[in-house]
Amino acid sequence: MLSKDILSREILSRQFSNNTLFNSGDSKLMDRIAGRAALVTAILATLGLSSAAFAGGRPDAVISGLNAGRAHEAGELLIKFRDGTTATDQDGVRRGMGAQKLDVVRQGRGGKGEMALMRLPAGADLAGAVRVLSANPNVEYAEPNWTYQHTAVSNDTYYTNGSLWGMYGDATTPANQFGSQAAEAWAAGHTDCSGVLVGVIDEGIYFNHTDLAANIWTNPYDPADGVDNDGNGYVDDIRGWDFDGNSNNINSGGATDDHGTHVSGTIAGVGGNGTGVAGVCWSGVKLISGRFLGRRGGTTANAIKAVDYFTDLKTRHGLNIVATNNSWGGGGFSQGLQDAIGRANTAGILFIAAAGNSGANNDTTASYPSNYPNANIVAVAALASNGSLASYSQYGATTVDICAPGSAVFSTVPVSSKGAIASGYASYSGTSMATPHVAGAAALYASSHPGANAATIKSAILGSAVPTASCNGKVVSNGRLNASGF
Ligand SMILES: [Ca+2]
Ligand SMILES: [Ca+2]
Ligand SMILES: [Ca+2]
Repeated sequence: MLSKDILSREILSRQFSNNTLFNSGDSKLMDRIAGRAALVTAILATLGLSSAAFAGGRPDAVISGLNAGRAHEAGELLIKFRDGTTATDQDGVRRGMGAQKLDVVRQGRGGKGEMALMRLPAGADLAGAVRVLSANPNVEYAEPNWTYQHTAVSNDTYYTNGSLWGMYGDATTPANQFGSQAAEAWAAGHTDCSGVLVGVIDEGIYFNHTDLAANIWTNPYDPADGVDNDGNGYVDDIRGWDFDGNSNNINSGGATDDHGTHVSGTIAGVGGNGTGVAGVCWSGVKLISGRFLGRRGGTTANAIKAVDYFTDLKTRHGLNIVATNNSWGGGGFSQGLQDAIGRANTAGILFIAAAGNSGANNDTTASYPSNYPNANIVAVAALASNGSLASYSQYGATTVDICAPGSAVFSTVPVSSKGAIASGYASYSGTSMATPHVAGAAALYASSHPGANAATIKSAILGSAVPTASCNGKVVSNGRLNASGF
């Protein structure tokens, strides 16, 4: 045993010194904070061995994400308890870890196991805890609370020339063949998206913006009376919910909700009003906010709540929520988030996701959430106005679906003016900006094809893509968005 322990310490010391996840290379400190089980599993991980058979989740992917240094909330774990476990079982797991329960992410109704957010004691080894918990019969899976950032790059040309090239087509004036062709759909009389709703999972939305206010949803099921009339757990969610700040103010970030406001204007900026910009869907469409990105980004726990919020609205009220726009990414693999996107798929909600801005190939380096295998995901790469794939845009012949305008995209933002917030416009670049062109196109398609299901809308969008040299071999469709093609 002695020799084994010495060997263990040597292996652990080497591992710790090479691993950014561990804040200290001090083996005495690690001895204090790491339990024997964590020690054993860490050694197994070092040697490339697996311990018990895992019944749920993908602890291998989770741990490789941790080892790669993917961003997460320190010391936090999301734990999905196995269906059929009792509250006593679940509390036993919590106490066994010496953990504090921070939140219930998904309630365990009707025998379903709860998903809880836990905080481990300071200095705890998350990867070791994931391994130990994954072998616990009361636990389906455990994973870090990954953190995400929006995927825009500001090019700081506020109030620039107003060239809205992303909406142009080859036959519009002005023209740009690499635009989304939305203006050709408008020219054919298709500007009204009445009856269609889109969820914006992002920062909040400056909902009083002159080019957005008419297209912001008002919840008919939960008027502002201090009561959760529709029983979804969110009191007076009149325009959506702020999962980051846990309030009904979808603009709690004030002027810092610029990214969420920008993507909103590309989907649903009010057109034909003689001012500012126009979204792919000019009118009739309604945006619902799932604000989960705050000043420091967002977490898996809040992303899951936001995705489930829209699924619940559609499932219980029959709202025609066609898609959510997800211009964000980061973190590692999350079974919890993949399952939430799966529930959205069951409800017929497309999950339009940014491919990311690191320039990498997502086929070889997974990027989440766009890389999850769910059928309802449409992953979007970014084009520049000259038709080239943007230098920052991630791509993937099997993992990214389509290209869309992403660079120098002009849209709505809140601006600070003498202590108040006012309506402004700005030009941003990123796969964040490409994504809402596709979300808007999904809404446009749904409005002209009532009853079309999510799979039909996705295949129509991919099937009408215009073959494009810069996207050939880089995305599934080998082409770029064509909103006038359906
Ligand atoms: Ca409510
Ligand atoms: Ca209410
Ligand atoms: Ca306008």
